Amino acid sequence: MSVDRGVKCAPGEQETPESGFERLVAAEQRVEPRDAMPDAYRATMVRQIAQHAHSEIIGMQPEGNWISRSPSLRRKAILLAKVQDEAGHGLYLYSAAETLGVDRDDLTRRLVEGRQKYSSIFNYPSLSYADVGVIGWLVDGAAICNQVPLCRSSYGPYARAMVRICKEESFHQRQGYELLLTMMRGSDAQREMVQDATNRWWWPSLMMFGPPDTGDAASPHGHTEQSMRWRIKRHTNDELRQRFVDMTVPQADALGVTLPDAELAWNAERGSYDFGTPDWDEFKAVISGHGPCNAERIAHRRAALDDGAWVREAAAAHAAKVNTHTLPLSMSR
Ligand code: FAQ
Repeated sequence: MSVDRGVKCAPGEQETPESGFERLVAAEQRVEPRDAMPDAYRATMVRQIAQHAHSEIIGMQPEGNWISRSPSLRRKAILLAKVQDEAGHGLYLYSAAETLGVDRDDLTRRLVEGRQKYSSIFNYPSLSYADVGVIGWLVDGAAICNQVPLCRSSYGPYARAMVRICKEESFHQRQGYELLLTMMRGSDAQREMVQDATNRWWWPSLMMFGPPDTGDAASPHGHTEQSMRWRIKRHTNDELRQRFVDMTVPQADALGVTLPDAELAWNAERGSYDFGTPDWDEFKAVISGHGPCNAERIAHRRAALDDGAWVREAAAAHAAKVNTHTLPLSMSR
């Protein structure tokens, strides 16, 4: 399909699908599903959106673990709503991926067969109710830092899904922080739970931003450079990681918890915090399937897929029946 959103090619220049795509991206216009796009751009978008969708769905598990053991009805209602929001995010994202010509069932198969990734962060266990608060504060906080720039991502359906997702993630972050503030005003045992959860989630939260931009631990086939050229990504992994640290340190101070990094220090020259190096060997192990909970997370997802097969079949049979009965005879199959 030709591109005409006020982005014209130069007089005398011959329009090609490639030049149309390049001009759209350069003009900060959105690429829409029916626009011509390079195969590699399509493949990158499918990879990133599917990985993001899988992360939202697998990400329901660590907190879902605590729904039945919430300390009060109020906390249970909040947690149920949050986990349900993550399911919604997964669904918008699978829909965005489907606009690129892939099928959600196929993506889910690729996930449970280990052929597609999901975020490293969800391979860590949630050991106490303080983890629910810390996941909201740090994990949703990191997700917001990473995802707000994606609202300006070049692929239209992804960028638009991201706007609503970011609004909901902000709310999630606040609920996590509010839970932690409440616990910090409680007993010594509650304060210890918050500190312990912070110690366990801090480094994995920094790893959410992906491998470093440079150095031995950088990915040999990293996507950042190309994705920034295509305006999918707007910042490098290290830039966003730094933004997250700068945002979070004052929040930790206000909360009264210590971030578990002896190298954390304000650098007046840079106007940012210096911080230590995440354990990149651990990160590599986790994303290649060897984290503490990888096997459990996938087994759970696979069981849910198998257990839900009859619901999908029944829904499909019902939809087929309704369509046959409601469409005019000439249109029914
Ligand atoms: N985990 O070259 P890069 C959430 C892989 S949602 C696993 O830097 P890219 C909400 C990467 O895929 C959290 N794998 O790649 C919530 C690539 O793999 P390949 C999810 C990772 O794509 C909160 C290789 O390493 N958010 O938290 C990770 O340019 C609370 C090289 O990496 C998104 O998905 C990782 N952390 O940048 C839910 C956001 N990092 O090709 C429940 C959208 C990298 O070798 C509770 N995605 N890899 O197979 C992005 O922004 C990007 O895809 C990055 C990675 C930044 C994650």
